[in-house]
Amino acid sequence: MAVPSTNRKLLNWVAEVQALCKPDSVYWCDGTQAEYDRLMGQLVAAGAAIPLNPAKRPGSVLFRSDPSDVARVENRTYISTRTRDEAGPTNNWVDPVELKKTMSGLYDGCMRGRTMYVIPFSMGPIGSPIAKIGIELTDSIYVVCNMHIMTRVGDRVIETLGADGEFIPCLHSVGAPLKPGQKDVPWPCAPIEQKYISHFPEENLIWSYGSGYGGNALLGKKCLALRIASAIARREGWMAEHMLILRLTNPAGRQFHIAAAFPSACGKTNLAMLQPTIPGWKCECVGDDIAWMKIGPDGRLRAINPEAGFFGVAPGTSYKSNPMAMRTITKNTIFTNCVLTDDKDIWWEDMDEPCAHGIDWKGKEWTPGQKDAEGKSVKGAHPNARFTAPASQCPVICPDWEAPQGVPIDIFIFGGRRTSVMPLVHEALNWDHGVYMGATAASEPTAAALDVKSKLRRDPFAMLPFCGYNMADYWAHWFEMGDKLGSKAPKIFYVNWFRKTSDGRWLWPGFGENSRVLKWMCERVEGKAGAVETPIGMMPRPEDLDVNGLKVSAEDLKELLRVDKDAFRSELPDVEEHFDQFGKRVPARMRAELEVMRKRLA
Ligand code: O2Y
Ligand code: MN
Repeated sequence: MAVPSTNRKLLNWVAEVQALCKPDSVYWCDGTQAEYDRLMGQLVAAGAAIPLNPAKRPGSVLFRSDPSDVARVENRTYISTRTRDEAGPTNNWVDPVELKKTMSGLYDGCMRGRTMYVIPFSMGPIGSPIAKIGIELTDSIYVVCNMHIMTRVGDRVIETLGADGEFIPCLHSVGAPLKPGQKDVPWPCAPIEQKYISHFPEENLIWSYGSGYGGNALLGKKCLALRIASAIARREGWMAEHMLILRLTNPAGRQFHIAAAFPSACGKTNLAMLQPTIPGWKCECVGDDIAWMKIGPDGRLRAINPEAGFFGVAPGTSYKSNPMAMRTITKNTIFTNCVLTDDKDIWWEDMDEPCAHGIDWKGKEWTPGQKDAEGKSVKGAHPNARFTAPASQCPVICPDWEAPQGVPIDIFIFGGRRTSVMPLVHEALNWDHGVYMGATAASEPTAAALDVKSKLRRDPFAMLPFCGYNMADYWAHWFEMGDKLGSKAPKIFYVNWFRKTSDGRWLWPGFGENSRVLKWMCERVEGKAGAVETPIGMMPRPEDLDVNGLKVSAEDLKELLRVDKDAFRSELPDVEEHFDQFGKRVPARMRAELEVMRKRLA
């Protein structure tokens, strides 16, 4: 157990929460391996964690969550600012006084029968000028162990905080107090109507109640590093973005750093760990989900990955789709809601590995192809099953992934999942056009949500669920950052890996072949690659892309690079409607971009 801090504000807050939540004891985490092993041992002894076969997956465990607690709960996530307008129309809002009253009622006595863990953590390398310190108070050991992997936890954080350093208070409870003698369940949590994931950006405060899962409970990630950090970044003049960061090195040894924003389920982790198919190019991963970026002394934008691990979606991850992720999770990994195989390893759908039989994520006997009473096939792993693995285990982790000053960003990429209309790649004509591209980024609804009325889902900058203030003000912040960066601003591109033919065939092979598109971007930065101006931006001609060895026909490539002016024009009313929901707060520069786009498409 770590020596408690001398930070008066921290000690007072811990005492205040202790008095409210009434845990049986309080434990200060020191972040050591011994602490992790001891706490994980307790979960194994209690039957909450299942140790995996040490010969196959050393140091790894499997958890099964409660079936009601399997993902982020966006409809229970709140941005609680003094006025509704500050949060904006795309966030759930409750008045902070009212929300705190409701939640204080829930917190009262909620940790009875449990220990309250004090987790001092740093988002970003400890001592980096871009890093921030958070303190999470939680009654979940699962959360403590995940935070050990996902952030930098322990004594060094307390030392860095010192007697009067600033920290972001993050309060979390699973919302399941224990009566004297009551036996705990493997995954304690509260019913959905009692779950609250609340953010108070005006006082840099996070209160989470009722869920033990992922983004709801590991408060350093979406809550701190995106929702609260985006609000801080706006006030302080930097950027907190839902972006992977990668380094691409060309055969001449020149490095390019790319930050890319894609909505969930667009293969962000795969791109972050890309294996280029073009000879001589190397890709290294700095981060797979979040980028914090500040303008450095040289005027360039410098990015750090605030996290220390990957909390990746397991289903679909395979040696074909992401061999580097597969190698990252061979040891010291926490798996949640995967299949347990008969030889005590894990499995999930589209893993491309054999599995004859196992125990599914609900703890039931399971065989592949199994059908339910209605004849529907039963999945073994939950579609949002996860792995939590240290970033340091990634075979292509960038040697500078923990550089305190960050890496200089050359390129921003936005994208979404579109089977039609949006070409493979286009480049913004200037910064303001790039901000328009980010603000209008869209995906088609997934098959499950597809109906006659369903339209595009706009997910501006992939930040829709993660922006801690009014999205229109966030756009204004992007314009301001562009003004500050001037000629040193990264170039902006938009990609779509997901085009299909009318009969449903993929036009682009994706995965490592995406390196061809990234190569074109890097050569645009160098001023070497050709392009043509189109109404939607600069685009490569087929001859501008490196297609050596690529198995895509000339017709398909032409189609991938075609601009369907009519289709783009027909989407403008939807863009206008998207902007209109923010009313007068939409920056005039954004409206102006829409107008020039209208003219270019006329
Ligand atoms: O389902 C959750 O609790 C986590 S969601 C998530 C996790 C890692 C990276 N990105 C995401 C996301 O939804 O963007
Ligand atoms: Mn994400």
